[in-house]
Amino acid sequence: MKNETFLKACRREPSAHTPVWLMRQAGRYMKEYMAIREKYSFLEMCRAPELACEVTLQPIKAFEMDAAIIFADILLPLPGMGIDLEFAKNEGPVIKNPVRAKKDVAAVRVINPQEDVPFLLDAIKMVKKDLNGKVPLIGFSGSPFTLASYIIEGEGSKNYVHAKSLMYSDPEDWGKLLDKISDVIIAYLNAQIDAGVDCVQLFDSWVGCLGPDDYKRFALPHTKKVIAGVKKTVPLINFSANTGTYLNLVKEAGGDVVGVDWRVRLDEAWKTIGYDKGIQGNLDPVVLFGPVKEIKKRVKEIIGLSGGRPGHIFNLGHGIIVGTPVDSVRAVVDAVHEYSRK
Ligand code: 1CP
Repeated sequence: MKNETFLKACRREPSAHTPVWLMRQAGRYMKEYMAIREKYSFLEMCRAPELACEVTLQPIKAFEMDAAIIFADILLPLPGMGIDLEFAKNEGPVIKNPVRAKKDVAAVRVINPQEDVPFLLDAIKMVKKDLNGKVPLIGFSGSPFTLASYIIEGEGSKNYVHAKSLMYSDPEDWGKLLDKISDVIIAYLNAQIDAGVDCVQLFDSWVGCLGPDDYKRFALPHTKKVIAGVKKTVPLINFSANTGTYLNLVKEAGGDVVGVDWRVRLDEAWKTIGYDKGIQGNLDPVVLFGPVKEIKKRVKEIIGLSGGRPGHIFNLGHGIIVGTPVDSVRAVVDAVHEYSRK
């Protein structure tokens, strides 16, 4: 690997500078992405390895990112589970047969990645070849709670009424469903590792809708099972949003690095997580809509809060937002390198 900064940080080893990559770094804020997206739907792009490969590499070519992330989605395993997935035009995912009743839980299948997502494994192999060791490649999956929230709600949600109703009214079925989802995630991530990714990240984007006691009872055991079941040959990043008040529980799930959002101070978060783990984060993505001077100031502050300790991976606190100026992305990446260079 020519640029080892990211993998070194995953192992909490010192490196030449703080590594940086940005969640959702490939996407609609880039004109190169939109040029392809005009011709194909999002799922068509995911299912064509050449297109997924090209889009994965776009932010690597445009910026000095220290890692690539495979162009895919946390919802790609759903069709193989027997769940009907579509992306409505310019909107989020829509599922026609959400899991609501006992019989739905029983019907959910555990995927076979070679049969159900072969295009993803092919895209990973293609990207690894094209990268030729330039930077590492990250694979990813949703976490059990976040995937369950889509599978039960049938779309993005504000209050998670259906998901929480199942949790509170039928904890046994909730457990059965999350157990199956966890087996899917383990298979999905291990197949990505076998295909060649250098690291994997779990996205628990919506688990922060749970209070600490519900997190501990209904989400943590499943995330813990997933992390225990994923091959230990590559590092694992456990990212969650809106969990700043119970990072003491989040760290119990395991993983080499914990990803945090901007609602916590990085120094306090790291202290809670423990210095025996790395930390990833945590610039507010909306700062990128502000002036470059302010962006640079915020980057410098976060680097300062890491205290020069090895094991910090710079990222946003959540994904890049559509409409983010490309120059702001460049400003973040270059500022991280400038302020952290040894
Ligand atoms: O072009 C388009 O219209 C599609 C937009 C898009 C893109 C670019 C979607 C639909 N997914 C993706 C790619 C994607 N998704 C990546 C690519 C790699 C990268 O560059 O980072 C990743 C890591 C994801 C992960 C993902 N998908 C998450 C977790 C991260 C997060 O932002 O919280 C979630 C929640 C999804 C679901 C999803 N996929 C797409 C949309 C619009 C959504 C969210 C819908 C909602 O609001 O509920």
